[in-house]
Amino acid sequence: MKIQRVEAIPYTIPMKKPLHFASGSVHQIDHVLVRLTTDDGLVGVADIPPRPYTYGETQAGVVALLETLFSDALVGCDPLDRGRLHAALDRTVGNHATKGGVDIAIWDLIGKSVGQPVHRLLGGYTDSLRVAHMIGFAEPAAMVEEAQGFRDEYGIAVFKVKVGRRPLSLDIDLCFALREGLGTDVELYLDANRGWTATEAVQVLDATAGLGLTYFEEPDDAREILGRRRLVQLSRIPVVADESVPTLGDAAREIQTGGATALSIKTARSGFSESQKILAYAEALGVDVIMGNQIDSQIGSTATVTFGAAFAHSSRRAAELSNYLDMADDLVAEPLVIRDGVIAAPTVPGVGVDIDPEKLARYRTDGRN
Ligand code: MUC
Ligand code: MG
Repeated sequence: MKIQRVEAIPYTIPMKKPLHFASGSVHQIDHVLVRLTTDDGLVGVADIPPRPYTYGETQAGVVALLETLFSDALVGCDPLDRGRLHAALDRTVGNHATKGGVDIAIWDLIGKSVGQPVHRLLGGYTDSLRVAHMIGFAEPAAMVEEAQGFRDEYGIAVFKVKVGRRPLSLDIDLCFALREGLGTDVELYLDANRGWTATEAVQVLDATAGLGLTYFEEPDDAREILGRRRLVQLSRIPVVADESVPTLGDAAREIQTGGATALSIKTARSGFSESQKILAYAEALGVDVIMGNQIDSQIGSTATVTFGAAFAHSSRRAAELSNYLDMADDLVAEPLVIRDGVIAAPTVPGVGVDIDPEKLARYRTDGRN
């Protein structure tokens, strides 16, 4: 089996409701579908969500990289030789989402070539994951209403709340409003996307200490190392590294040097291969893991379930799987189902998505077919 063709298909889908957070806003999905075709006719797919404000990748840049350096590295290679393929891709630095997508597409080929769900090839630990929903900036009353709606409609009882605004009182008032509006049987954790300074983050921790918040994700910029370490030492709840840890090396640096006490793993930026290394590292150290969401489509969320449900350590807590619900449409032939707050792991060969050709033709922006 040899990879014969690498396609990078840019597509755009509007959001039903824009998502606002401290480091940026998403009004429409400008993603890239990567499609790898082998000489025996298998097709591996994955979704690549570029996040310029987080990692610097853009839709046009992802397409260019896939069509040039990455095509050169992939065409003619056997997808089973993942180690060799990654060594070739890693000759280009950064570009985490592009590499993550290629890795997932390679796994999709491997699963299809042996007729097995990748979820089982990776580990097959459990058949579903609990869902955590991420709520973007809005007025507190609207955020409470949104969470209530997701709880009533989908049975979701875990919410990641976007914070990191100035003035701080906005975020603090919001935490109180959510706890009062949702009661104590709902889990709430915060993600500030580096919006505060370390000092401000400590003020928020102090002000919200009685609210039972469970995690504190990227409260400040992890590169401001002394402030971050002071914050980690003062925090009674785990400080989660997210955008500061796209690779195993980054994760090890932040944990070993006291920059964080928990890790977000996103298959959108570390695929399955690098994610598996990060997960094993976290498990060995007793560091909590949250399966995160890079504002993923249903293609991306399916990949997260495939991986997250494959291992005990990644399935302990609710995974961020539901932000595709903010999108007006998707490319998948069969929609994901959230019932009683859980999503089932795929049982079909490969990663578990089928692309609807009509939707792809409607939303692709390269004018090709
Ligand atoms: C998150 O957890 O930070 C926002 C930007 C990004 O890259 O991911 C999202 C969610
Ligand atoms: Mg985050």
